[in-house]
Amino acid sequence: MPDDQSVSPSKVAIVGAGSVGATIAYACLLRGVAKQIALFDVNRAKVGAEVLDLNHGLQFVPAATLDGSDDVEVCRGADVVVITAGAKQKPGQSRMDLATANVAICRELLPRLLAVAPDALYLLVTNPVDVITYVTLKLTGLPPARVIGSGTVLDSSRFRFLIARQLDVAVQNVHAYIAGEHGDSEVPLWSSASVANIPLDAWSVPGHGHLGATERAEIFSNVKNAAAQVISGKGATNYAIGLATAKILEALLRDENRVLPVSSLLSGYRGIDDVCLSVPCIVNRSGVESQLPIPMSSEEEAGVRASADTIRKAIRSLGF
Ligand code: 6V0
Repeated sequence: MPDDQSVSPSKVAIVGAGSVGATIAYACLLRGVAKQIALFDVNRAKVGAEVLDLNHGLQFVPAATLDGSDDVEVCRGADVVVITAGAKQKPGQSRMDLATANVAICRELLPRLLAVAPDALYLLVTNPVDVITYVTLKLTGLPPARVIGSGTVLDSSRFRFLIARQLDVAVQNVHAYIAGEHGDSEVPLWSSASVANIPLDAWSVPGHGHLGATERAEIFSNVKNAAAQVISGKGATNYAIGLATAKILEALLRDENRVLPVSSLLSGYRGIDDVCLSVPCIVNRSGVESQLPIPMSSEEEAGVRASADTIRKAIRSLGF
């Protein structure tokens, strides 16, 4: 845990105090991500209760203050606005099924948020996150670097966890990315995945597992179905997205130049234009600073293009 001196003096405003928003606030407090955290939700009783509960733990975390309200004013002056408000998947629903309802929420929310936090970075978590990131960009007119989706940071973390477990190595030593949509068309970048610079294609360490075609297919299927699996058991996913979002916030507020597979607007990236999706990016105080030309096999590249087409189709069907 960072000492109190290393807590960033910044303010983070979290919109939506549901399972995801409240857990992001909790992860931010534990990790000392910001000095001021604000929660905003239309549900006054819910936001009040979450804030009370979190405030009762302030003694045990790096110095910070936490406020909450059903008045958007609580977000005033935020350095980063995190949007988690909106409908979530019910069992059997895809993320894309949420698009119409959540775009309507964005239309209503964004002008009010911009009025109180005009200089903020906007970090989108609400699903379908790539569509919501693009729509936010269009509705706000903000520079693309300042509009960031949590993208496949969570999916890549699930991917790394499963590879680490298969190979019996620490998850921190696995380098592997999921690219494309945070959703059904996402693409595992096996060709660049490695442990200790050993490409997974060449992995052969006695007693440390095997990653043949069957194991890969099973791992990727588990990544894609992870959210559904968690939702069927407890109704929402919250802890891993809470930690993943806190990590993105740290990269932004501490100007870390951290490489993260966030969702951002692609313009001429491998011939892909005018769509938001995830590729590994350098993330710092200015937002998404660069999109990295990670090596891809021709199959992976085709997969990312197809994913871009899927997202673009969804965006167009919403009238953007
Ligand atoms: P939830 O627990 O239902 O919370 C949503 C909250 O939003 C509720 O408290 C609502 O009152 C609030 N809300 C709705 N409309 C507004 C509004 N106009 N202004 C302010 N608050 C509002 O859902 P949960 O927290 O589980 O999920 C939130 C969103 O995150 C959903 O769209 C999920 O699909 C999405 N997730 C995205 C992930 C990612 O990796 N990007 C991961 C997990 C969930």
